[in-house]
Amino acid sequence: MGLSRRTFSALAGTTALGLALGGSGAAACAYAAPTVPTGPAPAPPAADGRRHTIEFDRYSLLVDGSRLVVWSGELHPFRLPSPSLWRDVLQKMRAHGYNAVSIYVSWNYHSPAAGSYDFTGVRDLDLFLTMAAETGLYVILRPGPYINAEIDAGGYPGWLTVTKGTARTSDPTYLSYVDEWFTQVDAIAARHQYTDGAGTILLYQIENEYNAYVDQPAGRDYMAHLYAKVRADGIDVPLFHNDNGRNGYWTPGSFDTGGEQGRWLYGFDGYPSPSQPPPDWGNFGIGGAKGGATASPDTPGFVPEFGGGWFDPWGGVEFKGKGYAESRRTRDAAYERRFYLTNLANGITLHNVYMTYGGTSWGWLPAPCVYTSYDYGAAIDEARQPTAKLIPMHQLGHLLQYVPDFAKLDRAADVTVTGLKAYHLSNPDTGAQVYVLRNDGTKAVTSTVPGIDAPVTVPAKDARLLAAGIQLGRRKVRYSNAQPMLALTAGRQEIVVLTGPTDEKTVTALECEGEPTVSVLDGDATSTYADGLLRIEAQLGGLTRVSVSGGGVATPLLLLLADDETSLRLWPYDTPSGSVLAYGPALVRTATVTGVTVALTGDTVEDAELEVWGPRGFLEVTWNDNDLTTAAAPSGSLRATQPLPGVGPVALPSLADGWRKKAENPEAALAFDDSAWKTADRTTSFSTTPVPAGQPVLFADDYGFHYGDVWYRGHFADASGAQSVSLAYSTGTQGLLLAWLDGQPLGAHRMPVPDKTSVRQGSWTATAEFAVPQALRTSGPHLLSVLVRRMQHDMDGKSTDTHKAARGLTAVTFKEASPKVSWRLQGEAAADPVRGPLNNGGLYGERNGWHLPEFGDGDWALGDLATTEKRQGVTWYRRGFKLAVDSGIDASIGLILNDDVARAYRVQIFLNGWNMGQYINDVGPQHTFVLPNGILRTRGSNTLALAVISDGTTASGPAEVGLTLLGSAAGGVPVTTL
Ligand code: IPT
Repeated sequence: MGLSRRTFSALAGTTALGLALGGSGAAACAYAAPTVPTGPAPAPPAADGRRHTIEFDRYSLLVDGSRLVVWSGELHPFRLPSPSLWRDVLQKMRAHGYNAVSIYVSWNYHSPAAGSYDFTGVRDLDLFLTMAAETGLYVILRPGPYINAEIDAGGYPGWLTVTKGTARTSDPTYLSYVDEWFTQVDAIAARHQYTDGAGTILLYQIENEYNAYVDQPAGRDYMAHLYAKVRADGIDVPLFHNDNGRNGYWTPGSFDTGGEQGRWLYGFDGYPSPSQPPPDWGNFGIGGAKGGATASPDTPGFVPEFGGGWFDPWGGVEFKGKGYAESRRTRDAAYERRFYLTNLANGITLHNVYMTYGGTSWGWLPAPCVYTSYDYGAAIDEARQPTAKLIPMHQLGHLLQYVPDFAKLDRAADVTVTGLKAYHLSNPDTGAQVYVLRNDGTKAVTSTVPGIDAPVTVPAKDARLLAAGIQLGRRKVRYSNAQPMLALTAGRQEIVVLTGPTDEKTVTALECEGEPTVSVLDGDATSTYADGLLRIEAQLGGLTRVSVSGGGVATPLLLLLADDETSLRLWPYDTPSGSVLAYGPALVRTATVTGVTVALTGDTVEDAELEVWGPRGFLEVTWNDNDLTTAAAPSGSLRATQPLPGVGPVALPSLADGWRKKAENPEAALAFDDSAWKTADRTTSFSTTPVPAGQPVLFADDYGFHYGDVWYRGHFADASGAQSVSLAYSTGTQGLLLAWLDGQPLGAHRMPVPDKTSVRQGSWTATAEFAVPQALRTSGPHLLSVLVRRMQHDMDGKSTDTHKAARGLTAVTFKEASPKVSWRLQGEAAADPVRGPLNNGGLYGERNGWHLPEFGDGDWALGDLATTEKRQGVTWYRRGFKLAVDSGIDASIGLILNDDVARAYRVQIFLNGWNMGQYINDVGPQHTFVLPNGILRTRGSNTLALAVISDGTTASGPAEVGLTLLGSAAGGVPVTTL
């Protein structure tokens, strides 16, 4: 009799515990290849309070001695500012077959100033890690210190951009700040490690794509320092780095890990072009001089980031961002099969898809190259809606967890499959044969694979995985031209699921010792038996069910053949009482077994049937805490006699009118009192931008202003003879400058992109030149007022301190005059303690709380949105709106802005005080802004405030502002209002 999955895991756990106590566990220094039992992967992880070992060999990770394929998805907690919704996305990932979540932790998000750190509210890392453990997901933690990630300064805090020393090197000043950050993160991380069962952190990354100084002391010492610091902070899970491609950088032994071996993994990332055939890499493939198969022969194939979409740049003539539908189109479900299966065929057993949920770069989070949405074209969209890209993830994720053979594959004899690229692998312990068949052409190919006695069709630009001679549960599948998805035991029977496209003709051949009893319970299937082989032929459509009993195996088998869409409605769950398989609803989030009851939580969109297979003796099913009336069904399941109701309608109010309006920028006027502003009195800076000779430092960061808009007021005595004034400024792309002299508009200047050689790096600088009006070329006093919209700091991908390029004004000169100007400047006020340091810039309205819900706007004029007014400056619009979404509905709501593209203005969107992003009307491409529930009150009152900057060259808007429903489901997670 075989061991049940559960019994086996428990035994494996016990063995591992014995090993750990015996001193050869994860904490041991000497690395001895662990003995490797083959068998089911461990049960989903939890904060179970037990000790666990995390080891590896060249094939895979070994957790408590059992092989584990890590099938992970990237999600950035900082891009979903609503902790309740973290649970929603985590549960969706787990339900769709991911067993791990990989997260960057962004230093800037947590640190408004040196020595000041905040891990509360939307920044509550501890809570995120607890939720991940509660969801049953491993965590791959990636706290940088440098992360890149299309975030301001690549994750470095604004204050770090004005510090001494070269970042990403062993410079002592820089390292002292890094230690400060790691101390903070590690204090939390150390409480959530899987090694002691306190949480589910499995792996920890230091640095990211660190390819500078690879062979130099500054780099090696830096990496050694990070390694030692993390260990000293009590992190004892394996550490790794993410190489920018399989270059063989930072492989084991390449830097000092304090004599430790076997606790450092080599990882590399890949963002191949979707229009080229997938590259071979990993353990079997190509790489640079030190890369390819030789890069790290003793560690498992590990891709800490593999492109699951791509970021979209701003629109307009410079970057031509097209919106995220395009990323999702070029990296669709077929892309996932083609590229991810190629990865598996190349020996990758740790696989993280960047991004799985991209989210929102709200506030001033985005690096200059991207706009607010970071949807990424990911499998779960920014509005938390599942997309068709989840189909391959779901099928493969469950397969890799439920069928252990995939964790240990060697390259096997090449096979020729006409018209297709074929990879042949086999498991040396079980003899299972695995084929990855890829079609790089533009027409579907039908071909045959040696040993699989049925034709296989691979659509154009697609791939599939087939297995032969593989044990699925207690039976061996000699071959099938359908892809296996899972095998589990539910009560008295085993269930095996195989998948393929709708209408596909499949053949599945099971080895049987005698003739079994076969009955087709549902769908279009026939079977024949001869010579110990049961051949089941079926045409896929919905769920084809075939029951097989006898044939030498005591436990009956329910074979489920699902077409791709249907496979996405099959939800396997492990519970301590045994496996549960639910079928029907749009999402099953959790399954628990108590006594005779299987309790499910989840979502429906349409009305949905519900059918449940569960442990022996279960009699009842609840759905979202409601008792269901069920009946026993022929497949050994319980079926709800009534469909689960789908989601009801969601009413959204119109935002067309009812706005209050107020113009600001008093800073432009002579009379404004700037005596409390900072005086620009610095003469030196650690910026990479040179300080112009004879002028003070005007760079905003040097005065503690790091995000968003900054105001300058230059006082000078005499403008006699001055023909024009030149304002040099540096902002990152899409920067904007507005200038006034003595309160009169001089004009606006927009940042072009002078350095087109690199979208991601480089400093965007420009000079605006304005004629000085004749009437003002007089002796003074005069006032030059300048508003600069900064677009965040560059990232530092090449380790050249590009994040230290100046932001704001850099130099000011006059033609035919050289008055002595004394400058004062003002950026953002003190960081909002709730919404964090990146929520606000330095507009007058922001400094005075006009964006906050509690602000009293009763004396503002009631006005329409669309305006014919041409005015250079800042105007605010505010209005409230109420929502009354049924408490059982998860509605995902967005804000849409639209206007004539000729109008030159931009809008910062504040919802209940939270900066939900920036709309640039004449650049785009983003028009829809996701409003996360928690910030958005779906049952209650909301305040919307729009800060509009117009450059005065056209009439301003916005013309159209409205709410839109981006998705809804009956179900969801409880949401706490922020
Ligand atoms: C890779 C980075 O590691 C990641 O932080 C992010 O920036 C990603 O790119 C792109 O979204 S870098 C790789 C594309 C060279």
